[in-house]
Amino acid sequence: MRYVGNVLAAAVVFVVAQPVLAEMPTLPVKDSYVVGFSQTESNNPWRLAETASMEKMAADNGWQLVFTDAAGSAAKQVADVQSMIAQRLDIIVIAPREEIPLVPAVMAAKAAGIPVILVDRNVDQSLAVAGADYITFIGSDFIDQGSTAAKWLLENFEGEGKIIQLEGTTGSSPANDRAKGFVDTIASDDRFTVVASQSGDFARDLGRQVAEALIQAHPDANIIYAHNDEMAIGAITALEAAGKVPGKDVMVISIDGTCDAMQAILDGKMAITVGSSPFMGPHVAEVMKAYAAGEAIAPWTKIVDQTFTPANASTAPENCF
Ligand code: GYE
Repeated sequence: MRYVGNVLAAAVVFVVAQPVLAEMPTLPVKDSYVVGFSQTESNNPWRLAETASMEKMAADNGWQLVFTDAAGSAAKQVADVQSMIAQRLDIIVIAPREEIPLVPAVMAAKAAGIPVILVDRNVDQSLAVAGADYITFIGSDFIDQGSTAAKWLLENFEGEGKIIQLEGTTGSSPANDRAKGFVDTIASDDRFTVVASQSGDFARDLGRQVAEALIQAHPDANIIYAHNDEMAIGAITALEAAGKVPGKDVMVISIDGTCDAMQAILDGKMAITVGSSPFMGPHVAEVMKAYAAGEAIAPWTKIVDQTFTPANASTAPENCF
């Protein structure tokens, strides 16, 4: 093997001042649009409900939807958007998997004169700005979701809480913000400590595996806070496999509002799920029509969510997914 030697010449990166921001691309008023929808993955009920909502929105309006699935890869998602740009679609709707890697895709669409709407997750606002680089971010307040889950604990958990946190996809806006909202809120009550925190990538089986390892390492943990229901359901399976009773030995709290989570609440295995709506379609159509008509669009089209506990879970099945 050849010895490569010392790397003496460290790369020096100069940050060059950006030119004055170009205008945002416009959207003409048309009867029919070709709308791109770049999805991150299709491995959980939340994503499937979001895709179905986008398909229904396009069908309801008589528009064409060009769908791509990045299969859990930010690099593939960037390539998917590049291909939509090459096809000169009217508008591109992106659910950006991670906050930083998808910024170049947003900026490339803007440079090509194609308007972009971000749904469900946002990009890093220091690198691409809603209202200047893309029309708007349509989605929930993830900091608020994390703090709602934490406030519920503060009010309903008795004694000392040792918390295992199952984080969502590393580098995604909901994982960052659901952690922040939660951790900042429990910091006001010294009964609570996060004893372990690890990503389960928002996926059920990875959530189960990570929970299994963390339960073993921290047998005295009595709360699991999962950033989504899929990982929470995985954690319930892990708890049961470890001979613990979810809802009794360990309180499980989560975010999303899936049908499986509703059932887990009704079964007493989960205490609360803070809703996070995947139904983006109607909001996208509304923003598109308003933008094409020249109306001012708020940089954040905020979705207001519902919280589900044993008190109202039974009424939820119509809203769940
Ligand atoms: O909570 C999760 C999904 O980005 C808000 O992503 C969304 C999250 C949702 O995979 O289940």
